[in-house]
Amino acid sequence: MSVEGTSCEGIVIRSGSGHCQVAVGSEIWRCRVRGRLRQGPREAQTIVVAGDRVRVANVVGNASPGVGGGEGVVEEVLPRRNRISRLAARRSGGRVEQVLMANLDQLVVVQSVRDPEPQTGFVDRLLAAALRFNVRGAVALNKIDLCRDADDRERELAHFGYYRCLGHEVVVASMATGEGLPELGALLAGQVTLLLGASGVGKSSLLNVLYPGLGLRVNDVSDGTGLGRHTTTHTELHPVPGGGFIADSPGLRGFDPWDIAPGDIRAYFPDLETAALDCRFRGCLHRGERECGVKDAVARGSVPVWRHEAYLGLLRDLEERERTAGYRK
Ligand SMILES: Nc1nc2c(ncn2[C@@H]2O[C@H](COP(=O)(O)OP(=O)(O)O)[C@@H](O)[C@H]2O)c(=O)[nH]1
Ligand SMILES: [Mg+2]
Ligand SMILES: [Zn+2]
Repeated sequence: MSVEGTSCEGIVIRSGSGHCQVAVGSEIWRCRVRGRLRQGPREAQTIVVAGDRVRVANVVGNASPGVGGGEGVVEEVLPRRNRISRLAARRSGGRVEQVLMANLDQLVVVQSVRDPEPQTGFVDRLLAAALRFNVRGAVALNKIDLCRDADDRERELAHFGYYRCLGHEVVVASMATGEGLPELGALLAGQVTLLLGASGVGKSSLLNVLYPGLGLRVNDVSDGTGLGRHTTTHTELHPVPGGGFIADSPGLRGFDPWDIAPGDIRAYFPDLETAALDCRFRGCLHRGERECGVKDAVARGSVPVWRHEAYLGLLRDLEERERTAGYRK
């Protein structure tokens, strides 16, 4: 595949500053990014990201047997089908887009029943971001073995079951008991998937039991805060046996969606959109306006209170962000 003078197409499986690893066929190439691509307004963490399809040229006479490929140069990043991005605050104060991954088939948001506890609104804003960027969203609830009793379990299943009504696949799993692993395996098979969730929810553990060859590092939740420490530092794609890629990612403490205006979030909460047909005002933001269909739906119980609160939380955050000086798209 490494023919002198030609270039080939590959998939970026890992990207760092100025360098990346590209899967070209069955080889892994270590590549530099052509200087020309690094110029201009785009930030380094946005130019070449995991999942990008790129054209790479081989650097002749530089095969590095350790990686099983060679060295190359990324000459071109092919247009992205979609992406998952968040707002990254820079030390310099400016605000920029951070693309976590490009060209995904699906985003799977991972939560754990506890250790750490689910963060209110986290799944909701990630699914909203997925919808915004045309990515299919699914949910995995891990550590179901840590439910205190049958009632606790019932509550968790009911809560997460709501996402099924919204059309998302929901997998309830436990690395400890093996529950749900076949379903998770089926969800990932043949797909290009990004796993996102807080540190310590069990992303790497789940992947290790599903794909024993991966050997991902697993955190100990041992720092006393109930939050695991970060051990995965980059989004990294791993080939899934039988086709597809799975990306394990560093734990996210929060998620500030990129490029959603406060007034537009409504479009990414489809259940609220339906209820909003009954709002008196077309521009109703469902936070106390008169004759609000969403408020009525919450009172009736057809939209859960927590779902409305997740929406309001995101709305508040995005409005706060708009007020902050220096925010630019
Ligand atoms: N009880 C229980 N513990 C789990 C489960 N899955 C993972 N863990 C533990 O949770 C901790 C964090 O797991 P890790 O895979 O590193 O989480 P990540 O940060 O999301 O990749 C480790 O100590 C795992 O052993 C599970 O299903 N049940
Ligand atoms: Mg991990
Ligand atoms: Zn309303």
